[in-house]
Amino acid sequence: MPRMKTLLLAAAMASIALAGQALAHAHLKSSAPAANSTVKQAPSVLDLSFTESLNLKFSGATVTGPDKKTIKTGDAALADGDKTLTVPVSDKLAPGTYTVEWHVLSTDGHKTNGSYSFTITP
Ligand SMILES: [Cu+2]
Repeated sequence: MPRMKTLLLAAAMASIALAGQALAHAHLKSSAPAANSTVKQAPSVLDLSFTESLNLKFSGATVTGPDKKTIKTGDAALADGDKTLTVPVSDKLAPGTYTVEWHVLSTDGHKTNGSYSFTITP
């Protein structure tokens, strides 16, 4: 039944195409400081590099410090073909573990979010 085979093939190709679209959402590729890293110097800016271009208006990050206090951050900006979200840190970060919770809207209109931590040593 060649017609049935063609239909099955078309269905398989359609599902692969859909899976490809799902993979096109903005995922966090790398960051500075890196996720789960330990750094000696307190960063003055956080860089979050994504797999897709972002819409700045609907993208951002909040930083929580060792005492669960929200860290003051400046206005986020985009760099690197709008794929990197840069978040200035206003205060000098004390030693401890910090958690970065991010949410982004990629230019394809999909929202993603996540979080990671890094530690500053004394
Ligand atoms: Cu998407």
